[in-house]
Amino acid sequence: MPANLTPQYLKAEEAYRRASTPEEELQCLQEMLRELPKHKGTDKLQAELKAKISRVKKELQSGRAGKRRAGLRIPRQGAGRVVLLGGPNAGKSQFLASVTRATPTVAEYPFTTREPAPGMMPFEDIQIQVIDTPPITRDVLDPNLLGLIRGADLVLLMVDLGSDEGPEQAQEVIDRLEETKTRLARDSYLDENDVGLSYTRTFSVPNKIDLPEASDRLEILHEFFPWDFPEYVISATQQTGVTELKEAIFRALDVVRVYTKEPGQKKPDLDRPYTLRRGGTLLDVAELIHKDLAKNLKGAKVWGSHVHDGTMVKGDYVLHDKDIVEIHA
Ligand SMILES: Nc1nc2c(ncn2[C@@H]2O[C@H](COP(=O)(O)OP(=O)(O)OP(=O)(O)O)[C@@H](O)[C@H]2O)c(=O)[nH]1
Ligand SMILES: [Mg+2]
Repeated sequence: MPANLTPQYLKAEEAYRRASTPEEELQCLQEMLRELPKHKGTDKLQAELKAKISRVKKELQSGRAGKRRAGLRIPRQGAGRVVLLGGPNAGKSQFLASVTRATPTVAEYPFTTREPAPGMMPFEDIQIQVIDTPPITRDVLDPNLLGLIRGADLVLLMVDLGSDEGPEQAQEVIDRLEETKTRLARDSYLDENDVGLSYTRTFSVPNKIDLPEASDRLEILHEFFPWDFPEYVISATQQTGVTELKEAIFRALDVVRVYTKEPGQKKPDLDRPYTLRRGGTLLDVAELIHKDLAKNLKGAKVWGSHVHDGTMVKGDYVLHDKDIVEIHA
């Protein structure tokens, strides 16, 4: 029986996936339970939600929340979250080391990385969170990775072109995840007919193209592994293709940058843009700055590509990349 989930429920689940503290998680779960249509088709889900709620409550009461999950609960930071996945030795940690200031261990033996670890990748004037993970194989999948994948804006599936097994090992990652409710796809979405089934947008990233036999293996990959993820071939050590990949990551996040200007000041603050999903409004920016600002918002003057300089707009104005706003409350 289809669950007929409402848009409000899906919104709460989306927020739950992005929650970075137990308090936030609890709030979202309670919202999900409230919004869940109550009928036979959702009995099981109701029970699951109630169980999760009591688990998080216990966690919060006993003060164990932080400890049990230390290292696993990685707070969201920056304009978006990218999770690196792949088989052993694909070069996940090397990629993190190449594009951020993080210093993970990179080594030629497999299973070097034991726990997810984040870094911040600068792109133009913003920062994007990149998370390195332990490898996934047919036999090994750290269940903590599932939450990270579900909450990611984008997954980079790294393929090892330095080994004949590389393409098959990447296929194993896809297959292993197919056995769970957390899967990889061309686009991110929740399956409305199968509660809990979640797809995360994925790029295929064949790595180590600097090596002599890499192009042959790339041909094999194309011939025998016809995934339909967009592909970006790179060398993490030589940085080949990395600029193109970073640009594609930024485009995939689908965010717009907004700069603020104080009333009376001539120049906007161009150093620290606010970022929000494309389609976001002036009210959303006000909320990012301060809850009270959103409450008292009167409107704003906008400078940007889609308006005449200094046009007065209201809270429902949809922002464009690089808009400058002077907010009045
Ligand atoms: N030639 C070449 N070697 C690379 C490249 N990227 C990574 N390597 C090497 O491949 C090996 C594995 O790299 P890691 O970054 O540790 O791989 P990983 O995917 O993090 O491995 P696990 O943590 O075990 O899953 C190391 O010896 C790296 O130096 C590359 O672009 N070119
Ligand atoms: Mg590693």
